[in-house]
Amino acid sequence: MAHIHVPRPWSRRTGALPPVLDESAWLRRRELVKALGLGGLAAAGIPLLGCSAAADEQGERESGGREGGAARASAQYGRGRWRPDYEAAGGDALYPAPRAQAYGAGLVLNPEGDAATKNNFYEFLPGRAGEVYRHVGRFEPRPWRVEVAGAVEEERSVDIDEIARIAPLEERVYRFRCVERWSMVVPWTGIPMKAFVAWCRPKPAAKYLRFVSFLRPDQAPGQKSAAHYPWPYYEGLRMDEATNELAMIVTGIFGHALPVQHGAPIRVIVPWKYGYKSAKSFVRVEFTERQPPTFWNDFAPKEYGFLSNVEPDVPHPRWSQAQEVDITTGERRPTLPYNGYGAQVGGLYAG
Ligand SMILES: Nc1nc2c(c(=O)[nH]1)N[C@H]1C(S)=C(S)[C@@H](COP(=O)(O)O)O[C@H]1N2
Ligand SMILES: [Mo]
Repeated sequence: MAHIHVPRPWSRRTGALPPVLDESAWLRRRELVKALGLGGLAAAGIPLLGCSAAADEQGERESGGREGGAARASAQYGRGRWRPDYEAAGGDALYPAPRAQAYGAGLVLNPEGDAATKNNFYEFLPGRAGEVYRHVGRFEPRPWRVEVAGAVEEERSVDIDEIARIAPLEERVYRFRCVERWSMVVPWTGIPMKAFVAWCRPKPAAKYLRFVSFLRPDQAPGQKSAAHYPWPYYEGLRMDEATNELAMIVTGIFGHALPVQHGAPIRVIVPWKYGYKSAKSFVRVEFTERQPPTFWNDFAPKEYGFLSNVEPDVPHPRWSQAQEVDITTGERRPTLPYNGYGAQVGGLYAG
């Protein structure tokens, strides 16, 4: 299937790099908060770096775009702020799902409010990771159907409730690593992608899966303001990757439905790859015989490949990948090969 080709003014003509994946502003702010010891003030609701309740409201109405409330918003976890107001895929009664103890041993969760206030979702906040949650107010995660298409025995359109019941929902604690280096540990709720793939009944010729996200410029401001991106977002996996035990189709986080900023109501999670491989809010899954094009590879082919496994020794052209940065503490730690999942996935890339 052809994807929309958009001229890219930053590439050949200007030689300029696309304005993507800049974490420096966020890191600087984090350092400042730490240096000034403002964490407690923020928790007490004292406006931080220009943020006030009014600014929050304003941001949610799309008129602001001001930064600064992450720490304070984070402190509101526990008061239900990140519980979405739509029915989770499969029904709220299925959440929280039982935790699969085989994953996450020894990992410490990042606070929910930190994960929910620093997101990468260019449909809502193009050009950088940040406070996506301020820009999601118009998005409607229900009703939601997913087209299953391409090299399958039968093409069909399926409701997310049906997908969430293909296999028992389970919760898995995974490490998550963005290519920009920020990292976190969170509990995802979903089903093994392997079960989903089997349910789709791919033809033997199918070698890849392609995920396509929504296209709703009226609900996602970035799809209007950043028209130079090749919307909708699209990503892909090899079939052997999609059927690896770690790959998940995810409908929840922290025991409830996904907040919009995390990819409501349904997304991909492949924890050994950089975050951009995990397409959010997908509406179409296509089985293909050839390797499908991907959003970031089309946008900046020299910077983002297809496999995109977490590899500490393979630097991004503009920065080292040797370390990762904790979203909560700003602590730098060594990047682990395959993001710590070499035992499960190393074999996929051995030959
Ligand atoms: N549709 C869509 N999916 C996406 C993105 C995006 O911009 N659009 N960003 C990706 C990137 S770069 C990362 S790091 C993760 C972030 O997931 P999180 O915000 O839930 O932590 O989502 C990925 N999936
Ligand atoms: Mo990312």
